[in-house]
Amino acid sequence: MSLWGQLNLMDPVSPIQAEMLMFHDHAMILLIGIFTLVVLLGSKFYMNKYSSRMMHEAQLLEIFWTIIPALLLIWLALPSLRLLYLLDEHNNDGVVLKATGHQWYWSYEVPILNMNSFDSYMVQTDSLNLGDYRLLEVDNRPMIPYGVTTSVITTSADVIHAWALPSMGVKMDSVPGRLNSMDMYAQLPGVFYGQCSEICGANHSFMPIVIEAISLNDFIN
Ligand SMILES: [Cu+2]
Repeated sequence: MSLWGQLNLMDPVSPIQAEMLMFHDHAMILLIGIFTLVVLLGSKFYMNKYSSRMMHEAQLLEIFWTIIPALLLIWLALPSLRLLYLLDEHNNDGVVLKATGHQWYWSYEVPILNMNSFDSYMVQTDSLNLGDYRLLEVDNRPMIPYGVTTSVITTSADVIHAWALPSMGVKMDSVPGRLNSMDMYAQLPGVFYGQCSEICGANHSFMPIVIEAISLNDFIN
């Protein structure tokens, strides 16, 4: 499900999640660089016996050790802001998936298909089939088309939940009385797993999210 380099993040299936992984790697470059520098300098200071107590007013040095970290912070902030605004982008193709959080299951509506809302409960461990993921399978999976943008709108019928699908870069609070929305775009067909991501009560851990991405033709039929 994941590579060592991704530090247990799920494989991306949407462009936005691929961008997030790139940003993760980008931030890690800076983090590892700073960590290495601090460890090296720290051990060097610890091991030598030189004293710098006679060094005063080192203006040039102060200019550099202020400007260089400032530039590094900008180098970190700009891609982060870009990603933040990309996440807020909406370009909906008309497919909407409405996810309503309940204690403790999700119910879904797909307005474009004109079907009734349905509930999506976790499959209990003793009812799992061979190869199923424990605590992650549900009895009714909502389907979305791949290659098309789907808007997820989410709300809650009781307490705050959060609808999250890591491989598509989606995590959105489900708040009673509010509709929050986020776009997701599956580049590939497949089955994708997520979990409620807001501590919502005793069975918080047992209301997983499963999405099946299928072709647009199959979706319409
Ligand atoms: Cu929940």
